Amino acid sequence: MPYPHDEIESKWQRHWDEHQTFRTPDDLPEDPSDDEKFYVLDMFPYPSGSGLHVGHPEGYTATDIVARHKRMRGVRVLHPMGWDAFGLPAEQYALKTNTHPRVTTEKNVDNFRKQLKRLGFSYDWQREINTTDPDYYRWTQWIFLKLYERGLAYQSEEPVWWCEELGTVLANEEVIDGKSERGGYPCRRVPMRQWVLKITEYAERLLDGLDDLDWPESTKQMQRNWIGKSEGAEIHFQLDDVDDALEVFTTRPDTLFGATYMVVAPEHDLVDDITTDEHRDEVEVYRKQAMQKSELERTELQKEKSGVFTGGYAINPATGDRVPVWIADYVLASYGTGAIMAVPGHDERDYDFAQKYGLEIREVVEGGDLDEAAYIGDGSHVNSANEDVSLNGLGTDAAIAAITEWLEENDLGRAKINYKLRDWLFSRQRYWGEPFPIIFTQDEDGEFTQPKPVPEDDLPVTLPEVDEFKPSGSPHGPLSNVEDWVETTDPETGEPARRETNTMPQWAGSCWYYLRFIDPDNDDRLVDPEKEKYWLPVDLYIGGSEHAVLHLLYARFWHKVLYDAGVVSTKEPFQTLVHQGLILGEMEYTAYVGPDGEPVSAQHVDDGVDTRTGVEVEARSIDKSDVEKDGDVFVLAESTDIRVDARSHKMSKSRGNVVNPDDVIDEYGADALRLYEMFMGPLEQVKPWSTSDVDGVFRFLNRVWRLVINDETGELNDAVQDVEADADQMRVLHKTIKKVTEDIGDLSFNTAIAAMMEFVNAAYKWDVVPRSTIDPFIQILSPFAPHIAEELWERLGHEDTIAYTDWPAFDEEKIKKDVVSMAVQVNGTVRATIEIPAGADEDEALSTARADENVKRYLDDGDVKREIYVPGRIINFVVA
Ligand code: ANZ
Repeated sequence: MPYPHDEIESKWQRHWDEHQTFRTPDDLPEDPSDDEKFYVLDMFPYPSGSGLHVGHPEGYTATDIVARHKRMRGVRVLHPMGWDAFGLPAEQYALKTNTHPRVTTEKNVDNFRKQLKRLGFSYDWQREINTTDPDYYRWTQWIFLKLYERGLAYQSEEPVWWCEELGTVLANEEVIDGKSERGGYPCRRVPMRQWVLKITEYAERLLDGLDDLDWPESTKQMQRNWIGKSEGAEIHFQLDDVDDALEVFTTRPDTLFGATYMVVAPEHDLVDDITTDEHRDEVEVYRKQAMQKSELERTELQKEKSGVFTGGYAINPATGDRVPVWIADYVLASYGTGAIMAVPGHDERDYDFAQKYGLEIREVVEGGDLDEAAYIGDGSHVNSANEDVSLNGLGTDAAIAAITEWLEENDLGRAKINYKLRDWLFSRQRYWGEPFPIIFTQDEDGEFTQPKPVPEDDLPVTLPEVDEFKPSGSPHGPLSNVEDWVETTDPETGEPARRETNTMPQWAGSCWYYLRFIDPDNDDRLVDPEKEKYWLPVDLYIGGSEHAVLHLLYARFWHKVLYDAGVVSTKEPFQTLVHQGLILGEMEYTAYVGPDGEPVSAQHVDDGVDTRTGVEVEARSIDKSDVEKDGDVFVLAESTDIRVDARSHKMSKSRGNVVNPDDVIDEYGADALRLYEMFMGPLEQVKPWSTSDVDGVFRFLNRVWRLVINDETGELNDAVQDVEADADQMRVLHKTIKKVTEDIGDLSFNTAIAAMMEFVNAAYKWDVVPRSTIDPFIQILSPFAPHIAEELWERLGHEDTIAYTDWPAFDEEKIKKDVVSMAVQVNGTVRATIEIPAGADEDEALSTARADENVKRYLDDGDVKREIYVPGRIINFVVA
């Protein structure tokens, strides 16, 4: 009979709810400095219609263990939860079923809350927030006003990604390969009026701030790449025949003498001016084609280059040569200046392009063979001199310095730092998002074009109730259909005005939610400054690595703006960040069979073919029970020299390998699910699900239960007694406490659980289980499996919740008693005293004894007739 997890778990969940066990007091401690705090945060979920997936409990259990452990160490813990509930899916569902997104969202939130409570997480539910709540988004709008006041929010008419299917524009980050990240619908670039946030103004600080963060290096690197800082120069190329100039950005100004042609992006402003009549048609056609391609397609290195000559020329400022100006889609309008000087001798893309169109390739850096390829390495400069300046003989760095100085002196260019980071496109043509706190008043022509912020006191600008969610099919979004909402008056003048009908992107609400948890009910301010100072920064933030650049960069940006505005006191929001690894579906095994019906070992199979014979093999999926693990590989259980392929895939509905956490809880309980997800492997690793392993941890919990409770009577086991623990028992206990304590600190939960399993195995061998060992054991188990721990704690006679009891201390001295001394006799006379590990068995003891020099001498004198072994005391060899 398994232990009654159902009953226990609902009992304790009720108890925690009723007693508000995990409520974090709103008041700050008298003296905040002598009180340790810990803010441990999860990435709050988007409450989707399908409920929790097994990935949620992974990160959430990890933070819960940390939160519970900290509380038991007397630390004041903030561990909140909420909902990132604006967003497209609710709106699309609304369109399909005609259910208001608010209704869908409420239902999904209720379901998520129920599921999370069922997992026994120790959140302070009093602090629950929801980004769609007007009391919440009032402050999101307030932050927008701060951005606007500081000149960091502006309108721009720029080519943006427009997705016909979704009826909205999308941010660069939401378009992958010309398709929407969600849904994979085609997108194209069209010019539209949009709100844009000037994140580029913070590029350098966003880069700098990364250095001091305790974040995964890979995530920091992704942010660095995303920001994409390049140092180089901007150079001025006068156009021939046209009274204008092209500015280019280059990271290699030293190669200026090798710039034999120029390329501008097809969308560049000067294309029409540069293009001669003779070339106009061709340029026009090419331009249209280029607009349909994504940036990625355009800049791929391997891709066949294309372009057309404009008929125009520019002057290379160093050589004085007339160089042809081309347009080509490998030059992007959105980067640098949208124009380049092409140096085919030393840039791969320019080289390919020049080869294809027969343009001059000139060597200016020695070291390569330009008949073969561009030479991009360092080397001595050649062919790089005019009357004024010579780079000849210099290496790259020196040449860059010299030419940049010359350009600056002659007003032909200057040193320049460029960032790949673009300003953040911040408006969406959707209903289910935060309205902008902006109205438009009339210009001289009576058009509503003059933006004006809504006064702070009038916030929130609430979303109007509507029954029509359809995208309007125009850039204005569904809100533009709600005339009586759109039409308003300027509170200052009483003149007619119209509201902004775009809404904010889903990222807005998650940019600052960690601040609101600190002070969720404050009606006067976003967050009380004292509380903010006390709780920030977030000490530990756990969530998926898919947020490495979007959410985590946007939130850092807003935080820095709020820092400048004096709203927050730290420069960074999240001090330590950890990504939990993806949980994949159950391992799937494939065995191969040749045409003769004989099995073929997997290492010989490639792409369905036996590589030794070239004959096709048949792939058969086989059951886990027919497979054995052999080191790093899997083999057939029946003939262990035949390997099989083992792979796990991402969980997906179409593959049918999705595990539903509710089903696991139904069968094994929440404690088992929590424990299993932590036992699967290192937190940050990608790992396959395995239901049979859930069974394993479930057995462990049952063993814990029966160690304390007698199955037949339901009372405490007779073996559990108030007696003193012996040295060995103490050693096992303290070793376990030490391991679990240290492992929690390192977020190494799987090894902590393994240590607790070892403890239970050891305790099962004891005739008597002293209370002084079982009590602390239940305590250290409690962050991992809190329900069973509370129940056993209560049955062991404790009155209060285990959640705030003192975390057991360990004593190194008690652990050290790792060795025991034994006297070794030969024929009854002590010949040596040896030391062996306390847990050593008879064989080990005897072989250590035999190896002792003195003992050996006596044993060598005759034949050993008998060996007497009294554990922990004495060894006697009888020699004749
Ligand atoms: C001449 C040159 C010579 C370049 C050479 C490179 C090597 P980062 O910033 O590291 O990505 N470039 C500049 N603007 C561009 C645009 N809008 N679209 C496509 N390419 C552009 O690289 C900057 C380099 O990328 C610039 O330096 C320029 O090519 C190209 F031996 O200029 B270079």
